[in-house]
Amino acid sequence: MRAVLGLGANLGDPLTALRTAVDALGLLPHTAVTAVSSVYQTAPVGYADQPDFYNIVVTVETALTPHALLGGCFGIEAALGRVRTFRNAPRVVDIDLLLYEGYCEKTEELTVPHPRMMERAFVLVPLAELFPEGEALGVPFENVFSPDVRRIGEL
Ligand code: PH2
Ligand code: MG
Ligand code: MG
Repeated sequence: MRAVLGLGANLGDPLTALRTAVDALGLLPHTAVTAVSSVYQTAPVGYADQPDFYNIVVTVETALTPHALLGGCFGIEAALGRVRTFRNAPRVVDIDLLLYEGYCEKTEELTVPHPRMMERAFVLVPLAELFPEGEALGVPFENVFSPDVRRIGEL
């Protein structure tokens, strides 16, 4: 199955954290990373008093279930030293499951498609790079421009 993940980092060495996280995703069982967007430097959303983020979107091909994939993402976040403090706080790395082929869920543990992805330019801009037709895994999304989301190069 195909899935789309959004990654963000803004503490320590964010580009190294993103690279390590992408490599680790490819090491999850029965999972391959199939595309990686450019890196975008983005203004923090939700809690302003923190450094800019570096955001990317990646696609994976996986035989893991959505919950198993989410568990793998949490494991990678923890291995990279993420400490959860408050909502929208700065973080070493955050890996969000945005979309999973043919799958919808809205529970305490997991909401797919990701509940806030459609209002976040730091997700939609890199997503549009991987899906220029404006539809990802059957889910249409808006092609947005934001001066707060600046492409800085390849990972
Ligand atoms: N993630 C958040 C909250 N705010 N802002 C930016 N620019 N990038 C993020 O990845 C981000 C955020 C919650 O996960
Ligand atoms: Mg997030
Ligand atoms: Mg998250």
